[in-house]
Amino acid sequence: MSTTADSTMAMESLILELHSIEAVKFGSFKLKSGITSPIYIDLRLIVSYPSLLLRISSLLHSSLSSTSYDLVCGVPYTALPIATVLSVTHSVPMLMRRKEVKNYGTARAIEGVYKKGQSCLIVEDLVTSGTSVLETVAPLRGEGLEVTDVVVLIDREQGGRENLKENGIKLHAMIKLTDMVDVLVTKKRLSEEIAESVKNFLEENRIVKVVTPSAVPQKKSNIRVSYGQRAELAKNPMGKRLFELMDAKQSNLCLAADVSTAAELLHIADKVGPEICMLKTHVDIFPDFTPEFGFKLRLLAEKHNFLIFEDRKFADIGNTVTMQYEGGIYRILEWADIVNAHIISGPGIVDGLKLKGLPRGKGLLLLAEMSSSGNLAKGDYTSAAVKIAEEHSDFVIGFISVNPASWQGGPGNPGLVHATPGVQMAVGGDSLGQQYNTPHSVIQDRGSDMIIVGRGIIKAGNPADAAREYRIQGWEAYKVGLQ
Ligand code: S5P
Repeated sequence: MSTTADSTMAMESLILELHSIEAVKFGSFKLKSGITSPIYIDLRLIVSYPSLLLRISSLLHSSLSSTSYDLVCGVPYTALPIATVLSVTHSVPMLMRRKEVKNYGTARAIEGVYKKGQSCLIVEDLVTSGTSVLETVAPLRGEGLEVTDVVVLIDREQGGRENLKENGIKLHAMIKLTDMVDVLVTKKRLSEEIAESVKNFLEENRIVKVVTPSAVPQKKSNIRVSYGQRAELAKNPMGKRLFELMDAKQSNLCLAADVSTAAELLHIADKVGPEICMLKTHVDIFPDFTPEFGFKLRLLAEKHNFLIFEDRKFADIGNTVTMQYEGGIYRILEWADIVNAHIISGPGIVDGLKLKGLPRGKGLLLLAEMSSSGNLAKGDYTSAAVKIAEEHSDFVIGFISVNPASWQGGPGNPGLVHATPGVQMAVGGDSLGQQYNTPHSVIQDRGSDMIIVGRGIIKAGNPADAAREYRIQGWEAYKVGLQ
């Protein structure tokens, strides 16, 4: 029998065994995300079947005959036993990624022995969007390891392959979920009707926005000027401070702290503070805002060394914004280091804000582009923002932008910063038009300097850990450009 026929048979028998032990079930299952799925896969129970575990590990290993690697690392927790067996039976040293990083002792995110530049294969049981894989890749890359390949037992085909590719990782999948469904139909374990509903479900719930080559802007140049050097080029003192702080804290992460109350914001700011260079607020969403809020946030900003950016998106004529900036109940000028403005009303808005902000050492970001689908900030509008920024570079510190690498002339003046919202570990979007790109894509491909992350952090089980992952990913992407 040919090797292909051998491997097809091995795969079919594995699929049937996974079905027999109920690692794959069909019915109606409520997923963590709230949606109801007609299929449920639970590979945790393979630890109870030692010979199956051994078979899976050796099949994964043999499916990678043309890929070389020095180390393996399983994505916690389900893939850990698979990675362990693979490591032991094929004598490849293993690393372990801690899910919870201790803040005492060695505080290591990666356990095991390794050298910078070694290659590490990721082992995973099941890939959906690829987010868990990326969460393991980030700290490994953060330690200087090369991570380019992941081997997975089952690919749910819901965007993982595309999202991983976007992050420079090749997915080697042993079983594609649709193939598994086909085998189960052929072997009379599943009706055609259920198979159809599973396939429809997978298609309708793809967590991916496939990025076509034309949508990924190419960098104008591979060489990036360091944040440290750019601090020297910034004309506004707050812009200079921002670059210095990014350099010192090794962070290009801004937290969009869109929580429901001021109390929650102060709590999360204290937890996430060590990881961020900037904290972005929408102060008008807090029912419990008091005049002390700004003072308390400033104390935290000093404790953890981050800047405060009130995302007020001023849009009125110059005279009106001076009052909105300084007055009202929020008194933004008192406590925010940075604010932002649309340029829809023309350069007068910058003059107005500058009148109040410049004497107090503040900085302004201009919205040159937006992340939401169908927005109108493009082309001539973006160019007008660049022109206004250049003319007011004593006060304007940079832009809210999405694709500065695709601008005519690229991201432009290195003394100005680019901050990009719409960032999550996987590309996609929300139901109200937000569009997400990955940290790698934002910093590397799109030529931005800073990732602005909201729900990717605040909705995570542990926001401080999530912030750490985003910081590492953002920083790694920046360092690649420096080399
Ligand atoms: O174009 C924009 C500009 C901004 S400042 N798109 C955005 O999403 N933002 C802000 O970034 C938005 O107001 C929110 O606070 C944050 C994105 O949050 P996330 O939860 O979608 O990451």
